[in-house]
Amino acid sequence: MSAATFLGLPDAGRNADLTLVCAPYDLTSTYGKGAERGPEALLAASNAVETWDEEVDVDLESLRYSVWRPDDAAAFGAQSPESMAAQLTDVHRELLADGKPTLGLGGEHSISFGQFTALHERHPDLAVLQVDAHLDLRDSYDGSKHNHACIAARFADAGVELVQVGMRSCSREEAERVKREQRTVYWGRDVAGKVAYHREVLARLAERPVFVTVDLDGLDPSLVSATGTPEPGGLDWFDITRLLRTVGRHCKVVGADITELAPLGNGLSRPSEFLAARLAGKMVSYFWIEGPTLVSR
Ligand SMILES: [Mn+2]
Repeated sequence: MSAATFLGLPDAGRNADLTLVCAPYDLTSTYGKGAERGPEALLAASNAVETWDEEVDVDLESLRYSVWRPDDAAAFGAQSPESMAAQLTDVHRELLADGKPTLGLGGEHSISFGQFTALHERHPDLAVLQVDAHLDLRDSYDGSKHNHACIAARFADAGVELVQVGMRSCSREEAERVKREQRTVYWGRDVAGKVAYHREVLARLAERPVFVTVDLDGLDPSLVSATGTPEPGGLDWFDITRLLRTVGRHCKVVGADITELAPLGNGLSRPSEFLAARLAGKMVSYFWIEGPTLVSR
């Protein structure tokens, strides 16, 4: 069986407007496992997604897509998070060289560091919008600075503007860090069902190029149960899509990713997988078809 393409569309190879970068990696997660199967499950589900976006009134077929996969998925998944991130930085750096965006597919959340590093090299004024249940602001976890529970600490270390949305779980140290550093955190309980805070998010992101990183556990587990750490009280579909559409309309999104899809197999997590695929399509519509940074053909 040949490997799945995005939306079932032909792989455009070097002519692609957008490359989806698969990161089948799940080494540092500690609770639910299986995120290394996330990228392929998302792509397989995308084959059942309509290319017509009924909300934005655009066709996803108006762009050309390519999928990057590691040559050896098992070896990719077995390496240290540092080496995995370095490999992904090289991949994204090369793909970004001609100014085209990349969409990372995880994989646990530590996969974001490679793409982030490549984007930050290109855009020193980069801002990050993170949708997640977890602050991920621990300096290290389980003895590693590159554990998936530390990804936002790595963004913060880099000194970029970081806006976090949907949070509802953290350690005492992380809570103290938020207060001490007056970090921009929109807790899940404050934003669920709301849109008024979007204006503040846009003000924070301002005119900067934006990396949007989505941990699917930012959504409610009733929508995405197939994720390593499903926290109750998450965003719903319209919470996240309204936020991301607003960001796409007003900001230059230079890269994005979807992480922490951990498929259960045997079709048991089809709704989670389909949601992830649908979200990938929405992000493409919002950021790169409707958004101000139309991908030039
Ligand atoms: Mn998370």
